[in-house]
Amino acid sequence: MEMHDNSEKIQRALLVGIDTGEYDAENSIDELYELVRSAGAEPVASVMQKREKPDGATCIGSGRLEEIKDFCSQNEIDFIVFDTELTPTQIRNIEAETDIRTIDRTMLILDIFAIRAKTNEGKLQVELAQLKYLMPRLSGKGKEMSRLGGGVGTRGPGETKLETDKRHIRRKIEYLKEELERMTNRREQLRARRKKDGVITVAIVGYTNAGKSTLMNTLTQAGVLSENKLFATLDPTSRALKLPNGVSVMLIDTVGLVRRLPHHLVEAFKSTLEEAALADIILNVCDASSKEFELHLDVTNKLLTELGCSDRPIISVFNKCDLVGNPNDLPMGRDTVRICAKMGIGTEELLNAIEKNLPVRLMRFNLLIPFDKASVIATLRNAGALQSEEYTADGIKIEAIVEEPLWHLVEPYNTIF
Ligand SMILES: Nc1nc2c(ncn2[C@@H]2O[C@H](COP(=O)(O)OP(=O)(O)OP(=O)(O)O)[C@@H](O)[C@H]2O)c(=O)[nH]1
Ligand SMILES: [Mg+2]
Repeated sequence: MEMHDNSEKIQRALLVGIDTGEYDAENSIDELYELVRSAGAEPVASVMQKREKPDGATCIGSGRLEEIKDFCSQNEIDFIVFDTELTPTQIRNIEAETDIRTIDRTMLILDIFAIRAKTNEGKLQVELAQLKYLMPRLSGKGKEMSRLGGGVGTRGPGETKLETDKRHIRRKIEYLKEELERMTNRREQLRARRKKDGVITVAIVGYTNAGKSTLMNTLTQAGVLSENKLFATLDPTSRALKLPNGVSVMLIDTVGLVRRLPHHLVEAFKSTLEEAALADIILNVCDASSKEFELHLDVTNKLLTELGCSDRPIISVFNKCDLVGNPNDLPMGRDTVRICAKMGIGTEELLNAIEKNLPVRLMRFNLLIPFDKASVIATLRNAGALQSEEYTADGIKIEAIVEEPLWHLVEPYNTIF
């Protein structure tokens, strides 16, 4: 089976959820609709069954499975996607019963990650996560193997087809791990250098589709991909941003979070999330027009705490305020700002909030230093604060970004040119 046979026709999906009361199954399946669309397929319908727990053999009850089989053949369904994780045995049983290719929520999310991964590191991470997840789900029997040959849930990064030969997979997994380790080392070196150079980092985190990349674009005109599909961003993208006070920070866009993010994925995207975890300031962006924005903020905050970010300043950013009936009703706290990233409204307040939370208080000064006080310039130069100097008849004109402890030194020469 070739990838191309599948990619030309839009695949039709039937969604299946089971409601055990463990999580909000209705909201979760709504999200699954979005995920299927993000994968470029068409969600045709969904089936929900209330059960105490999933059936060991087929997840859903056998009566329901019979109905699903009929529905699939009458509605030209290409694949079934379960809104939960399926065991290898369950997948095999369901496929045997329905004769329709079946994937689970995790495979679907991995598939979207695969299509969206842009950098080499991102691609390797996705492929590794995919192979690790798929490995036990390959029975080694011819039929299942060929089923895996294409379609949503089994596409590798880029245009590649995922490896389905178990022996090759093992070797590939080893290779991917080594490559990733090398990349992680390089990233760490980069991070260490930034730290040494005193680069201040600001990470944009939040639920998927909150408008993180849009905000990044608005703030930096970076041209980062932004789309109304889940998971538009899979790789950390960094851009320099100059704050109104003259301080430059490194703005980092991150991968969007999702409820019930499978654990394998948190693992796979650790390096991206680590980048956020190590930032000096964190912007927790949410879509304030979503009914669930408070839940989204909570999911993100919880993850940030898990990653050890509790000591870092976190600014809550209510985005898409243009779609909110009454933005004044939003629960505003001390470090909360309301914006509309798309139209660039409220960015001034946001930049102010970032300035207020800078790790070291910095201030831009325009100075006129008399020739006999040149030692002040030497001090500023040693502190790395000097931006420009110009000799004039009246003295030396200096532009400097100065840390708070040195303010008293320069204040006598402060001037406005
Ligand atoms: N109405 C409105 N739409 C917005 C605003 N900001 C972003 N959007 C839209 O929301 C959608 C998602 O925006 P993105 O910037 O891609 O979201 P993201 O958080 O980067 O998403 P992921 O990368 O998937 O995590 C796009 O269609 C944007 O145009 C806003 O302030 N108002
Ligand atoms: Mg994005």
